[in-house]
Amino acid sequence: MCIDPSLQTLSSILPPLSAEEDDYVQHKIRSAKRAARSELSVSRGEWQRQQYAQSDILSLEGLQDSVPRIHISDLTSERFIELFEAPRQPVVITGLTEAWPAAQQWTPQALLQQFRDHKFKVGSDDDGYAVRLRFEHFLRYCAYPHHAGADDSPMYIFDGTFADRSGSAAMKQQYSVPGLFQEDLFQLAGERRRPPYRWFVMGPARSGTGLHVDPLATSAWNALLAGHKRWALFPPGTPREHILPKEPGLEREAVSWFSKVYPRTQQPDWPTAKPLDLIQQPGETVFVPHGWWHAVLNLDLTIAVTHNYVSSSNFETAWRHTRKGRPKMSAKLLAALRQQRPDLAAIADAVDAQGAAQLSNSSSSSSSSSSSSSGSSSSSSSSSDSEAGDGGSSRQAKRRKAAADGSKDQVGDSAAGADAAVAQKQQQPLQEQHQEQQQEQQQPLQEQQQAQQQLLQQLLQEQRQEQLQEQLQQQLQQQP
Ligand SMILES: O=C(O)CCC(=O)C(=O)O
Repeated sequence: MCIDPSLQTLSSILPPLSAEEDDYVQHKIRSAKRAARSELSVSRGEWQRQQYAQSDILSLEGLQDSVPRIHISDLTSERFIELFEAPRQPVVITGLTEAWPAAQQWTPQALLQQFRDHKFKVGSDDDGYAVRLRFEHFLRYCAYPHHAGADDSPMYIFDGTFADRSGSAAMKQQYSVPGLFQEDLFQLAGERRRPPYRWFVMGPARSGTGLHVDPLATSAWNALLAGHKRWALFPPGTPREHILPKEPGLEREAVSWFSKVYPRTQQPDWPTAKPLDLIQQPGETVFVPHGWWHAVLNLDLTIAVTHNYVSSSNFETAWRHTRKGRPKMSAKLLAALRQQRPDLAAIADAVDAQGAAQLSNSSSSSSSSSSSSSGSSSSSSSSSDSEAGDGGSSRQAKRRKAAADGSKDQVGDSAAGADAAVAQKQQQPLQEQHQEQQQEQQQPLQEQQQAQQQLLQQLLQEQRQEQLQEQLQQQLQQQP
């Protein structure tokens, strides 16, 4: 069995338990596991059926980190938009979290002191309700060799309400939204109405997030305070059937995706884009542009915060998704945009007018219209992408409750799957995703990225030269 060294540290910060206390904690952990993965029997050892803990799934041998890094001091907002956000180029930004209180306070020990009895979300049950576990019990789960130490795909805190619940609200004072991501247009819809957008994320080795695209065409940033995460990213338009094949036994968990699908991407006959590989280090913030597929595997005990957002750069695409999947929210958003961002309201109006024209064209055309209208992005919000609250059924009530719990699948696009975290952000209506992918395949994305990369190198080189010149000048001035 691979022992994650961070788990040994954990054991030393957790006070020993009496046999009775230990029984109680184990009972709570087993109940959470049963609720979060009802398809796996805890007593029959099905959480460990695949034996991933004994495999080399955490090995990084031969892996080439291929995502550029840039220090925040080398970036302005304008440059970030020009180099990364507008061209949809993933990047790792360093130095963003240094001044956050979280840089000190988000260690297992400090979190234990602050939030010992607070219950964080570790999954969803079969009805979509949050499964919660006390923080101390979660840490004990991580430290038990027969639980997280052995589970194929351990439970993962993925909590979208941490900032709103009294027991954990203090966490939102411990970090701040970096200036680069300040333009957060869904904010205009109001805190109550906007979809869940921020998550506290903590999990042991082999936990993670299966391959998905973030919902509603949002972009994301993910700041890692502790531990290491392995990422694989595929550009927008990568055909789903290659990277997310529907095969029996291939669940949507990160660990099974990295174990079974990732190796195929390295074969000479791999038919589509190769993934960008990335090993995120503590203190690094990953920017995931909208439409990029990504899977994330925790290599040890990780602690992170992630936000999804819409800015001017992805507003048009996000609006196409939102007006369909979230009609009430988008009405509120549009009203606020008219007041505060008439430029974006005009874009929304143009998109809506285009959609209306397409609809009337397809309805007035002949019987072949069903296939063309099926491509209309306004036609088919799946239930997962739609807004809860328009009806009175108990299913809808449950969905409302789940939405209030901040699941990312309630944001829209979850491809579900057993892994609680995978289900969090994903699920885009299939039709819509295919359509978007087809459109995007037509763009020479690789070329754009190459050009971006060159531009970035050039800019960094210029910066280095300027710095060198300054240093030289200083040295010259210091010379007698
Ligand atoms: O597990 C993680 O940290 C990745 C989260 C993620 O992919 C997401 O929030 O979309």
